[in-house]
Amino acid sequence: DMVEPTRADKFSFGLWTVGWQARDPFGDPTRPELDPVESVHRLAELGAYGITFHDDDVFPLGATDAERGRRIERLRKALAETGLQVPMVTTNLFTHPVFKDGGFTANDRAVRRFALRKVLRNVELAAEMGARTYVLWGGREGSEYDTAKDVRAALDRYREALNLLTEFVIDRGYDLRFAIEPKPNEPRGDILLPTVGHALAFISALEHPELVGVNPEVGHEQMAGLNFAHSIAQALWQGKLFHIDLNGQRGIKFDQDLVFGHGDLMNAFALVDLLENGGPGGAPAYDGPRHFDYKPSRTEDIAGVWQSAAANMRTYLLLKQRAAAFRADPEVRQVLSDAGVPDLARPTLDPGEGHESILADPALTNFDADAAGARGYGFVRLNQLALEHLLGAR
Ligand code: GLO
Ligand code: NI
Ligand code: NI
Ligand code: NI
Repeated sequence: DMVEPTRADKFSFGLWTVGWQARDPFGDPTRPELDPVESVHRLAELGAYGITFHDDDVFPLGATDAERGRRIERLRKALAETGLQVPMVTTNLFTHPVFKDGGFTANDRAVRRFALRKVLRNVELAAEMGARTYVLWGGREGSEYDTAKDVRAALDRYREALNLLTEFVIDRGYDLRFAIEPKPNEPRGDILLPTVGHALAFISALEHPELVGVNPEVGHEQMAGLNFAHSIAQALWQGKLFHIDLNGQRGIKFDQDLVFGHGDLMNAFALVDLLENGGPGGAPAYDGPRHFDYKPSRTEDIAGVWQSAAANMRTYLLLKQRAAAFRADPEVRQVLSDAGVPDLARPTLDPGEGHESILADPALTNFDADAAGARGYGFVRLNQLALEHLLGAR
């Protein structure tokens, strides 16, 4: 069965996803606490290959070293029993009131130093657990009021933190890279590094840009009205797709964290086609975890939690199957070629050409712009074929 998840599919889940008790700004939790050990076992049975966590998902902030060690050992035992991996680890720099004005970029210097230590200690743990990616989601790095945050100073402090972290993994010899997770807002009114593009530009200003990439989340780009598949394509193009957070979002509203595919399904199809088949250009370039960062809706009980976890993987595999059928369809190939999609791979200049030859080319002097402007590309026909494959109608 092609839609039965296996470990080779590399599906992973944050412990905080299935473990979310559904407390929201207007309501109390609707579900009991989940033991991370149980989550590891259930996710393993469902076909996941890995789990990820924040420090606070495993041991509470302020835990003694003994308590911390005991909780980590319980998790390790569950991992050993199930064979699940920990491909990514991250830090909670957002729940405790101390981080209400940020971690790395809080106005309070003592808070910034406390945040740095919290991350450094958890990077040590990540390396011990064999994680290859360390995610940095700066949910509290931002402001509500433009008068309250010196954004340029905040970016200086953000860079200072990243430079310290990359120096740390180099000094320790850890095989670990960092991935910044952009988000435009929520919980802050405005969050720094709000989109993939902002994060990529920021990374180019770091001391060790080669150790820093992005962890884009479907819903986060869509909250900014952006095309997630385009953001992923640019991250791949820049060699910066270190990790990914898959989920669903319906338009520009609060962060819904729906099951993957339960938002913009056509864009999810394009995304899976890009990750699995390389999209219109071929050559897939991502072989990392297919990580789900979703929330089982508040209406669901514990049975609904596991159904929703399974739904993420099943939807991904269905889209993978549909994308393969789309790429294999001879009619699609013909329509792609009529639409000129493969022609974009050809360089615009011939070898050895430069601006002089473009300026002097007589074919361009006599170029019939009206005739070229009259061409029909047939993109709608192409998109309808994609939709029909997506619906299983072909
Ligand atoms: C919240 C983020 C959050 C991060 C997680 C990993 O909107 O998506 O869940 O992914 O903290 O750093
Ligand atoms: Ni999110
Ligand atoms: Ni989200
Ligand atoms: Ni996320």
